[in-house]
Amino acid sequence: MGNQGMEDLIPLVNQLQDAFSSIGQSCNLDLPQIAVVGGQSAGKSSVLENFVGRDFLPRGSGIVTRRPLVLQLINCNTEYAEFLHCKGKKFTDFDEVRQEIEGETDRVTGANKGISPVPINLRVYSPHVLNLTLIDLPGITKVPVGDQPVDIEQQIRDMIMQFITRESCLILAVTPANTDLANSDALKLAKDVDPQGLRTIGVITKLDLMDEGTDARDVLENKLLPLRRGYIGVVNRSQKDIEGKKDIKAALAAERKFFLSHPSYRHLADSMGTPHLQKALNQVRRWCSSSPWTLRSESKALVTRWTRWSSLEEPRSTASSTSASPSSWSR
Ligand SMILES: Nc1nc2c(ncn2[C@@H]2O[C@H](COP(=O)(O)OP(=O)(O)O)[C@@H](O)[C@H]2O)c(=O)[nH]1
Ligand SMILES: [Mg+2]
Repeated sequence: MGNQGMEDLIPLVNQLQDAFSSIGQSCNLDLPQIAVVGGQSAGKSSVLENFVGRDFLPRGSGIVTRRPLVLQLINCNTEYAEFLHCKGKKFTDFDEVRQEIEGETDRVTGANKGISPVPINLRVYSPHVLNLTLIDLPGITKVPVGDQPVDIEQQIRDMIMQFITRESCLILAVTPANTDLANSDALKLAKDVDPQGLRTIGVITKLDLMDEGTDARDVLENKLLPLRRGYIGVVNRSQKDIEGKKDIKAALAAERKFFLSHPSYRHLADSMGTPHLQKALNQVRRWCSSSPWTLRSESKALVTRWTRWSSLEEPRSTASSTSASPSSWSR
């Protein structure tokens, strides 16, 4: 059930955010946001892109995401995208959106793998999305390449912290299945800011790339390194799929088939995959629309914090949850 008052507030908040951004200030509104964190090439951008159902984010090996991308999804009858840095220009071709993200990244950071904490603000209007803000972030790297500063790891860490320390930020901690969970940058960062795991969801990518004879069953059953809200496994498109222009619909069907046919994951199939992750995020939407948003302004002490959404819903203790109602994210 939506809350009309809340829906009405969104355009106002968007205007406020734009006004602050245009004078180079951050607006300091504690609105619900979802940030993806994890190591480089963990699959963060791939996970986000699946939520929008469109190919528009630069993805690939090496450092691809080099500035934070603040992506506001706005439910609306028509589908188009708009950047804050070229306001008024409507993008209907999502390949052009990707080119613009790449061009705008290079404009500020140079083309030689440099990074910048200055976010790119993008709005996607679509009938298929919920009003949510997603944040795509550079992955943690340890060794500087190209024009990167010597303290690249610290700089990226600070960049991520700037978003995930906010209590209104839901953290998608993305770890690829073909690495050891104990070494997960994502889980380490999430634990630092959310030690109780109230606002962290573990996301395990690349389940299709595990060595033969190994599986992530213990992780996905939430037994190995338990998280309050558990882990959701996903299978995103491989680089070959991207180059072959495999569409998202076909990728989702292949993902479903993967979980249903895999002997180690079959029993978990209904609580795995991108659609299930979308449903889990839909819970955030419910928290958002059932809790009073309060806007925080440093200057006028306008309002206090919005009620902690995390306390409104019982956290999930195991991976075997029942199916929720159909998500309006799904198409
Ligand atoms: N096979 C496979 N490849 C994946 C998966 N997730 C991501 N990739 C590939 O891994 C690379 C990095 O993905 P990207 O989303 O850019 O990672 P990011 O650096 O964390 O944003 C791309 O080539 C993706 O195609 C997955 O679940 N399975
Ligand atoms: Mg990325």
